[in-house]
Amino acid sequence: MDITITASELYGLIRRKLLRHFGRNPEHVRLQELYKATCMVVRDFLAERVDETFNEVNAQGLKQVYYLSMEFLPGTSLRNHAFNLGIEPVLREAVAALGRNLDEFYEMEPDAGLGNGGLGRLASCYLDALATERYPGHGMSICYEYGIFKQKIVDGRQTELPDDWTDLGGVWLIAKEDEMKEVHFGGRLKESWDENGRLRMTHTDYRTVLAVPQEMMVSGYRSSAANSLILWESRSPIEIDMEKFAEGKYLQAMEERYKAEIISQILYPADEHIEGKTLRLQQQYFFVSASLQMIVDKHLMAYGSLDLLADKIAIHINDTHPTLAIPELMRILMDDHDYSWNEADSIARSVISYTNHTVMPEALERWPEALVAQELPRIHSIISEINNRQSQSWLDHPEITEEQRQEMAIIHDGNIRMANLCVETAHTVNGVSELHSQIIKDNIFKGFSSLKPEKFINVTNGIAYRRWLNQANPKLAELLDSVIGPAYRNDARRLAGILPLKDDVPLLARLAKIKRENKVRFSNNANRLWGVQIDPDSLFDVQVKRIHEYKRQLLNLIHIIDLYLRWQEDPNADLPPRTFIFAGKAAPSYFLAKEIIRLAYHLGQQIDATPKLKDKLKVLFMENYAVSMSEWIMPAAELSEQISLAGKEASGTGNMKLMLNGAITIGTLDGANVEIHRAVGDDNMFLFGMTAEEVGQLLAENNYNPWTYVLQNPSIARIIDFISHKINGESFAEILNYLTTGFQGSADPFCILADFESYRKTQQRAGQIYQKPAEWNRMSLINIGNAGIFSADRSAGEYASKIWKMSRL
Ligand code: 26Q
Repeated sequence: MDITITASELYGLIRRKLLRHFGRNPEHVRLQELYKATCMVVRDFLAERVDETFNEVNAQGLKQVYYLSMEFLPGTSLRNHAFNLGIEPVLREAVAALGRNLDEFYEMEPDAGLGNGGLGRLASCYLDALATERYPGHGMSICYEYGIFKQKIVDGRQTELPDDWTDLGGVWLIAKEDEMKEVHFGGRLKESWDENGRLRMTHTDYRTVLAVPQEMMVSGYRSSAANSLILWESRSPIEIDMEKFAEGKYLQAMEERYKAEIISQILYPADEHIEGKTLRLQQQYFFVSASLQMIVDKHLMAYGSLDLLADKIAIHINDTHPTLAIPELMRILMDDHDYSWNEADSIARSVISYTNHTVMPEALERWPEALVAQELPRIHSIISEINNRQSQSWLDHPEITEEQRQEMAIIHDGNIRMANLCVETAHTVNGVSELHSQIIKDNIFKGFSSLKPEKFINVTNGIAYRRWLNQANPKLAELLDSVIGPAYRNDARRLAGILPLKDDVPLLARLAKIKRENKVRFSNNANRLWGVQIDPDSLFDVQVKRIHEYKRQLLNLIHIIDLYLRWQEDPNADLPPRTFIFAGKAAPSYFLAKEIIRLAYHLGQQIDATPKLKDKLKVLFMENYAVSMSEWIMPAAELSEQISLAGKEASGTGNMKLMLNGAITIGTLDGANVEIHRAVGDDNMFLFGMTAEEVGQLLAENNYNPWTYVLQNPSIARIIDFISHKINGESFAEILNYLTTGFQGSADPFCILADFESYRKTQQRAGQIYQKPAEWNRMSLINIGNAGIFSADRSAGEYASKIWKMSRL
């Protein structure tokens, strides 16, 4: 449902907002105020839809889902809302009448970067899809004052700067002060028996932190429904301790306040790696407790009791980070609403579901029991009771082995294993791609899945495809609109409508022209930002994602070294000119990831300084990758690097965005690449490397010895030799060591050299096909036409029907 409004009416609304809110008229106004007033007018439309949706949900008594996630990555909002509400053309006109260009506003908006990468962006894609498909569902997270750090590359080194996004980005937030909650930390537990002979727990001497909800509204594509994302901000109940101040203890006078405020101050910038810091635990409990209180309060207001809770709400846990929602829900039911253990347990088991996003052991969360007992004594007592009852329940199952019992235990070796708590309690557990869902059943949750196989399902990830197609690549969208009609905008599977035209020569030429225009736009942006020159006729080979060993940016880099050496040997080699584009952040404490960035940078510099190669080969490391940057990279990409060691990438979602924009995947059979491969077939994807099964065998037999490959393969030997010398005057001893003997004593766990030859040959084939544009463009079209299954609308629909059992508005 579009908003029906004319440009002049919109113009009037913006003028009025400027005057009433900022006390200004458009003739004397700062650009930022004009921008904010425009956003606030768009926000007003959404507020009405959110309110209508809320009333309708209550009137119909519909079930709602609450999607709990430590991370959301909405990126920018103005263009998205304008597009979803169908007001972009009139808004453009209204802004022009105010003497400005809407694109200027788009560029001004900072990303809301409240997440690290895939997991956070997925959460935002699902909110978009839920609103589009008219499901009532809300996100809940933390209102980080500083989002993911801004990355600057200084002489090849990543440096981190704080991301202060709330000044301009804050226009999308509405504080709901009256819905503030209290969250309690520390203190002591007292047991007592009440008059009914029931054991009661009283929590005393705790520290209170206040939680204020900031609401960010979520629109859906031409949808009458709008949902919300609740972001909790922490505040202190005490402003200054006047007594301490009077004693001259000025810092201590502020201490309590800072301890509370710091909770929502900053996003932890590590992904796929646990940092067991107390503050992180406080963040988790803070947002989970405030969220659960809000969920329960809202339900009570609508229904008068909690007896229907399990019919009317679903709570989803996005990875283990919000696991404390389980004991917190039980605490609220038992301690605040007099439910018995069995009742609370059964409600929790029917409302909670959990998605796993990783299989890597170092990313499986565990918290020291002693820390939880100290910070969250009541939560600790509930978790230990769940753990006790879990071991009791095994008495009925003699078939499970002692080893499996150990593996499934929630509390083990003084640690609380969050994933086991989730799997024990959740009614449904899902992985994020077919392969990943299989791996979690067969490996990390094997014991659980043999006991309750029906608990485990798969929901393959999906993306908010209109953002990366219609909004980010308007030319391609226009072409699709004209060739297959606009129905694909609500039903991504209809993208398949272009497949019968895969041999239509004029259409392929139009597709190629659009790609070239997007490459030119990319080159201009890169030139404006960093002063670099890129040849828009070179092959754009793109690897954009967090920097991580398992994602194997190093495999890509050593292949570039191989190309560099080959080309130097034979400058006339028949290879297409290539631009290798890297972007992504490294966790600030992740040494090796930062070394990979440094290598990419200096390799690029050295190539630039090689006269006979600089027109053929270019390596660009783009700083500060973010959602908004991905929106101009994806449309320009031609080759999509998805080269993780098979079995390690849970799904990947960048792979889907690139495919949708016509890039062809070079990848291993890992994560959702498996499903991309099934969709497009062998001929339309560059598959290489070991399968997950082969990797499993190699590692199980402890058979990966990098030196075998160095000795067998002269190309590898040459690359290793190259890295052992200085590159652009810098040495890379740790990387050399990592590839050959391994890092800190153990061989490279991601077996880069084992997949090298297969990767090299496949890259060569990709280069050859690129030189036959007719073939390449046909493959590109086939990828676009088959990208429909990776729509988040489909994924969200599967969650709604298979997991949350809810219906649409
Ligand atoms: C945990 C504890 C302490 C500090 C940080 C963390 C932490 C933070 C973020 C652990 C993991 C993450 C993020 C994980 C992530 O983004 N996983 C990706 O999820 C995507 C969506 O399902 C998948 O497509 C990717 O394959 C997966 O890597």
